[in-house]
Amino acid sequence: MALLTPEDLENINSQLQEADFSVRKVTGLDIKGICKDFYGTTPGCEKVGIVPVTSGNGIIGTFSESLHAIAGYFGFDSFVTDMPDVSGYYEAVRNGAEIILMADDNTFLAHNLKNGKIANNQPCTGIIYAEIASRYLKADSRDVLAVGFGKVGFPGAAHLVHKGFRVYGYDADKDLLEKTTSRLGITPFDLSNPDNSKKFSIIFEATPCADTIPESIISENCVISTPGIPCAISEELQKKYRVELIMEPLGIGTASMLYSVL
Ligand code: NAI
Ligand code: 2YC
Ligand code: MG
Repeated sequence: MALLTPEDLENINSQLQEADFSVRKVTGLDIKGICKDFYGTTPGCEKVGIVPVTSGNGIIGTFSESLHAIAGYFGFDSFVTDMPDVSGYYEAVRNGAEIILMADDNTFLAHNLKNGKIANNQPCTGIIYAEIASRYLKADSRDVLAVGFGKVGFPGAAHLVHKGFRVYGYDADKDLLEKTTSRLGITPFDLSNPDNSKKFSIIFEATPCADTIPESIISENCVISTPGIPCAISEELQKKYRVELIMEPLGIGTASMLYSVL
């Protein structure tokens, strides 16, 4: 499980503002607009209780504070409990939390105590990054490349299939690539084969590796929508092809979770 580091979360507010600017440029809507339109929900005055969790690798220094900043950015009233774990959960409910946000090393959830809805960060992240990519206003075809079919990537790739895109897919795990392409009915596209030089204007990447997108398949002004950490392409390639990069460590996925449980 690839865990966030405090470095990933530095200046979370400016990372979120930059990502929102890119989303608006690519789709014509901001992150709020995409979530509202996709989930058909609008925040009321739901109070969000953020509960630090000490299990496993323990508390990530700025994780809860980052969630507090993210919830505020999207217009939610939120607070971080003083206590962690079970005591923190009790404190959150006693202080009027309607939505609980908390994460251990395997699951980051949003749970709406009023309507019972619950969301998992991994599918919510894959789906919203795929949704943003699918709304690229200047896409030159319905062809998209999806890279990485794990807990985040598979739901995102499935979403692109569901939206009627012609999905080409790659995963470094050959068995998973074979299983996923037959299960989703998508075309395997082996990025490790230099002869594969088809260019894409929409790329969705969800891997824990850097530089997973080779130069041969990048088209001018393409969109690379990637929750994957670290980044899927170098800054040099991003500049050379004027790539529209949608990449942010936590906020877009958290917004997707919150809007999905309203
Ligand atoms: P996972 O381990 O379940 O899946 C990763 C997949 O990528 C695996 O199938 C693996 O075979 C594949 N892969 C690894 N290296 C590759 C390469 N060089 N080329 C092609 N495929 C490769 O991981 P998960 O949970 O799906 O997370 C993926 C990434 O997304 C991680 O970096 C994680 O930290 C990040 N993440 C980001 C969030 C955000 O809001 N930005 C939220 C949640 C996760
Ligand atoms: O500070 C805390 O409460 C920790 N228990 C939080 C652990 C989060 C672990 N998960 C992750 O780092 C990744 C994130 C990208 C979001 C989902 N998983
Ligand atoms: Mg995100």
